[in-house]
Amino acid sequence: MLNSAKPTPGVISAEPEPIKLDWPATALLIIDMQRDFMEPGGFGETLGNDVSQLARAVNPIGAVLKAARDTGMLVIHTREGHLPDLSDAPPAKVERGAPSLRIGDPGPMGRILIRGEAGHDIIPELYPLDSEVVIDKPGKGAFYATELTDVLEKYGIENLLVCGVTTEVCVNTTVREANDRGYRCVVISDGCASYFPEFHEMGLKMIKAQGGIFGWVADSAAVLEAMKVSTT
Ligand code: TIU
Repeated sequence: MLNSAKPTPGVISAEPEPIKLDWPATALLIIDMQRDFMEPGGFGETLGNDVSQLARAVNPIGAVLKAARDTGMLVIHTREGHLPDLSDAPPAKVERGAPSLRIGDPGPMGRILIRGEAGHDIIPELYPLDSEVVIDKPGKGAFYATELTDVLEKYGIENLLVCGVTTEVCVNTTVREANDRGYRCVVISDGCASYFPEFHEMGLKMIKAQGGIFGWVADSAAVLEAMKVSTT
């Protein structure tokens, strides 16, 4: 746990300070745990990244996902990707840099970052249940050009447990979007990962600095501990 003090039942030992959440108003938001980012041959690797850096987030997310399912918490998965005709992919995104394959090009897991392709799907270990919400997003943030706001309002959600990949890109963008919309975000530190470990560390620091300028940060053990006693 991040804090050495014994946790108060139902309170997440988070930084910069402990936080108690109203559990029925809390959802688990899992960002982009897709093969395109996690496995060789996908979008992440085309950008020149070592995708093995992200594997460490899978088990902590799996543990919180199991607890969320056991307690009936709303679970939302997101996927970054584009329509097959690329009509939702800005040229500024498609054309930038010198990737080994561009968005839409055929790769070993199908067309890179295209909805419906094998690479776009969520990894088997964290695969959504039919009852869970899956949000397809064209951008880094989960609110931009998606129905996420409607889903959160429909379920009366005020707080988000946020995890996924990558820490400084889609997780941070989404947390910033959520914070501006009034949601309390608790980011699960070991449930996030980056291709750049130093960006992971700084990405978490940016969230919890200045009294929690974007939100709170807690590890999965602290979240699980609080969920155990707080969901009744
Ligand atoms: N490249 C990178 O670090 N991330 C992304 O492009 N998308 C997400 O973070 N999901």
